[in-house]
Amino acid sequence: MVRQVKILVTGPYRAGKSSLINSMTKGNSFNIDRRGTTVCMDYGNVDVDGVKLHLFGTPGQERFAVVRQVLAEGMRILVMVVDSTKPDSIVQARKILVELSPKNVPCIVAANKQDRPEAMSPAEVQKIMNLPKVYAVGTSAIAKNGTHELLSHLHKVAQKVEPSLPC
Ligand SMILES: Nc1nc2c(ncn2[C@@H]2O[C@H](COP(=O)(O)OP(=O)(O)OP(=O)(O)O)[C@@H](O)[C@H]2O)c(=O)[nH]1
Ligand SMILES: [Mg+2]
Repeated sequence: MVRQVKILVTGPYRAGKSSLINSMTKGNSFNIDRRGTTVCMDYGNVDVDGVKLHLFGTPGQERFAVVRQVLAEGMRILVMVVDSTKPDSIVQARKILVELSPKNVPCIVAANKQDRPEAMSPAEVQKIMNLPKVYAVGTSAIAKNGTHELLSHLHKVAQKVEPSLPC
């Protein structure tokens, strides 16, 4: 039977969560949005070597904290997407981590917008977030860079976590 794993893709407002899910699923994701900002969720899935990764994207605005809590239910891996060009995005990311307090859930940081010249490196983002043991990968959802590395890391971690029920 195919191994199924629920992944929460969360992070601050306009960090690039929806764009990243879109890129990871090669355009096969949907987004419930209003005027370009997610107001409910994103969803897409991708098969990587026999593992089905179900990507649930959250809204980023602070006022949607409750929606994030609901979508986090049953997550097996958390991907924190940050806008690497904005230090404030990292501050907001920390707040969201506190809010979700993912106990026993592996986290991955996607330092997005690496195509921008002012972007901080994944190592800098990881340092500011004070998450030395967390895997951090640089991505550009627009240039479609880093998504392969992110997917292969997710595949690796997905084999170690408890599988989800079929979604
Ligand atoms: N340069 C650049 N722009 C990006 C990248 N990823 C996303 N964007 C842009 O950033 C803006 C926000 O992208 P979204 O994917 O909607 O971000 P989000 O985190 O889903 O936003 P919310 O759902 O509103 O929190 C859009 O204008 C995107 O085109 C990236 O890797 N590089
Ligand atoms: Mg979005």
